[in-house]
Amino acid sequence: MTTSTTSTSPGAPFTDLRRWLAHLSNSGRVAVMREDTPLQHTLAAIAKRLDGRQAAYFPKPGGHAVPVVSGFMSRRAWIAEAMGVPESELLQRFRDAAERPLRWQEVAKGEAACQQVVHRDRDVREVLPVPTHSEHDNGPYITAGLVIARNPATGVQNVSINRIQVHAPDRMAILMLPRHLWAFYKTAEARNEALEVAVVIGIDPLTLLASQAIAPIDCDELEIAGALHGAPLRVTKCLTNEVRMPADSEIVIEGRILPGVKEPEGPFGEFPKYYSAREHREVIQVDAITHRREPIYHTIVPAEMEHLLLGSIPREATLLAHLQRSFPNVLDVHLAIGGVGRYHLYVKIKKTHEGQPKNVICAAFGAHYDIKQVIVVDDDVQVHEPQQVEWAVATRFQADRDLVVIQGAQGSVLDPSTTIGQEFGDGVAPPPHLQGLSAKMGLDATRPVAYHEHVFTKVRVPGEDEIDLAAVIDTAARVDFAVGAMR
Ligand SMILES: Cc1cc2nc3c(=O)[nH]c(=O)nc-3n(C[C@H](O)[C@H](O)[C@H](O)COP(=O)(O)O)c2cc1C
Ligand SMILES: [Mn+2]
Repeated sequence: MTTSTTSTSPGAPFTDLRRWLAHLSNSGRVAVMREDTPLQHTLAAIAKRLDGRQAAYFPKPGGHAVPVVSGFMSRRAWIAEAMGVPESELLQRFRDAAERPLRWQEVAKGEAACQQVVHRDRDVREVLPVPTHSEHDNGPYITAGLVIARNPATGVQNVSINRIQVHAPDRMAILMLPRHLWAFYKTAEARNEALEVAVVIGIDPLTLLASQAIAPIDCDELEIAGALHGAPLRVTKCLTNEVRMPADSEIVIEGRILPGVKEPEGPFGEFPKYYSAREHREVIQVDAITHRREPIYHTIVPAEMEHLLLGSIPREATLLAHLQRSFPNVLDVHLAIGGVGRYHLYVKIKKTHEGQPKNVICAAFGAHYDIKQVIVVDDDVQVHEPQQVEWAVATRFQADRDLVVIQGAQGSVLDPSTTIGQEFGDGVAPPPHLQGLSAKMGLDATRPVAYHEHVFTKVRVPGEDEIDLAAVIDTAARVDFAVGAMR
């Protein structure tokens, strides 16, 4: 494998996992481990050490025939590259795809690579190399499974990633936060029916990203994947149910989320880098496992860059669209990685009126309940650079004048600070309607629209951005500093 500079030149989108992995590998961005990496902790530890630098590929992990890959979407620049756009156009491209989805195309069964091998009545952990990630996790978890289901009322499909605990040969517990999959399940459960699902593991980078779109409930995220690909996604029907899933997937677990059944799930180390407590959760009954010949299994190490970016980029795209509807002078947004890609939003505006940043702050709180802190900055601040944002706060913000605090709003249930002061007894979680109660904080770190002379002019040196260092540095010259003369 050669080490070369990361290519960021725009091109055609990558529509295939194996082609994307080959591309990363050819540019020195895949580290291949020795065989036999233990599936418990060691695999995740290695992937975590390489996070954001190289994808990790594990042949025969724990002696298992199926290899594991992790971290192939762990940089913002790589995600833009997979889309075939410069990084500056990443949000716009995602937004275009979300606004103009492309209907999928069903292919004949024989053409579905993901059904080349079929298993029934097999232990999931024997067929698949499911790793155990964090110290206190309750065992092996599927962390990169796209859960595809059909709306029982309309038949329209939905895609999301959900953590899935594999705790029995053919039963898995799933966390469904109250979004679309949850709504489908509740509809099915009210009829005392199971909800049919496909859990897809090992899929191209853009379909993975599309699964995280904040779209209306009647939008099938596989159609956003098609729009990102620039061609309809090839899908096929599961063998044991009606769900359509990508025909070129590596691995598919077919099953049903059972009505009225809950089993203990967790603890599990989540994206805020804390554990979710053990609770009773819904259960998937596994009906079949299908895969390609020699499939690749994908695992996402929780809370690492792949996890944070997959969630944050589609959210940024939606938040930017939402804010620009009311404020055309909003230029860019960023969900800071220090805020786990979910809680802290930086907004760049070309401010036209005093007070306007506070309106932007309020609009951002309304856009997603996860947002806990908003910092609004001017157009001379780069929102993707936390140091620049901190500089704006340090020099343009006064707490008595520029701070907005809202008490007791809805926040993220995975933020452990939201549960303080809600003691319900040892090991007893607060009821769902009391979870995630959170304050919101907004900081207006913009300068006044009008100011005297250069009070708020950022210092710059003429030419600092344009100087061509290669043209001005004399690499052959040597100075004898002891004498102070050129030699
Ligand atoms: C790696 C990863 C793991 C996730 N795990 C869960 C989960 O366990 N439960 C959940 O409800 N959402 C989880 N999410 C978030 C959902 O997949 C995401 O919000 C999705 O857009 C929801 O889809 P929907 O709006 O169609 O319901 C996860 C996201 C990622 C990237
Ligand atoms: Mn959805």
